[in-house]
Amino acid sequence: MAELRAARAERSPLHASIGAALKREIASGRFAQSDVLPGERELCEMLDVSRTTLRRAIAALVEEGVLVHRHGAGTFVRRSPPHVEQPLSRLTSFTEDMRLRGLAASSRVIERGVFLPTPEESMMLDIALSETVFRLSRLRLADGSPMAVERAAVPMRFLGDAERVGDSLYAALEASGRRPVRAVQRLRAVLVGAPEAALLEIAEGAPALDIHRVAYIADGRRVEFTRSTYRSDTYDFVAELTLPHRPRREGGAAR
Ligand code: 16G
Repeated sequence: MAELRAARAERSPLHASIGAALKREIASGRFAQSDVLPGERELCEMLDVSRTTLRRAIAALVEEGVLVHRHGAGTFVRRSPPHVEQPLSRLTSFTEDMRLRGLAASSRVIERGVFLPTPEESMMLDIALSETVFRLSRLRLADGSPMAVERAAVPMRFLGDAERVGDSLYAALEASGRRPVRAVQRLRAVLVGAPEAALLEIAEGAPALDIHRVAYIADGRRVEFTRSTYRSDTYDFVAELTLPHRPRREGGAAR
C-alpha cells in the first residue's frame, strides 16, 4: 500500500492518482484471491483519502470496466472472461461446450417455471397459445465469468416433468428422449440494454451477439426456442464454408 499512499504525492487530480494506483495493485494480483475490494472505510484508511475521492476513483474504474459493482455483494475486480471459439455447425449445449474446453459451466437462474407461451414463443415453437411451455432464463457463466444470457422455452409435452431439468437443459431433453438433432440459428449484432448489461457485467450499449435458436427433434417437431445475448468479447463463432456443388455443363467445364 506504500505505492497507493505515494500516489497522493503525484500531481494529477487525487482521484485519478488513486485510481491509477489501484489499477497497478490489481494488475499485481493484490486482490486476486478474493476478487472483492476491501470495504470503503478500510480503503479510505489505507489510502488516507476521503470517501468522496475514493468513490470518484472507483466510479471511474467501474466505467473503464476494471471494477464491477455487484448489487448487495460489493465491488469486485473484473476478471477477464474466457475466450471461446465456437463452431457454428455443432449442436452442442453450453455445459458440453464449456466442459470440452476445461471450463466449469454454471448458471444463475433469472426465471424458471411453466407458463402459457408468449405469441412469439407460440409462433417459433409452432404450438397453440393454450399449450404450456417450460421457460428457463439463465445467466450462463464459465469459470465464474458471465458469458451469455439465455432465455429458453420448451413445450411441456416434451419434458414431462419440469422438475427433471437440472443444470443442463439438453441433458434433461436427452433423458426424456427429446434431445434436439437439428437447429436453425440466427445471429445478429446488437447493443445491449441496461438489464442484460448488468447481468453480463458490461457497459450499457456495448456490442453483443443476439442469437435465436429453434431446435428440432428427429420427427421434425420444434423442441426449443432460445433467445440469447452473448458477450461479444467472449465468443468467436466459427463457420466452415464450402463451395456449393455446381453441375458441369455438357461438353465443357463448369463456369
Ligand atoms: C447452448 C444453446 C442454447 C441451449 C443451451 C443448452 C447456443 C447459442 N445456445 O447455449 O440454445 O439451450 O446450449 O445448454 O449455442 P445446457 O444443456 O447447458 O442447459
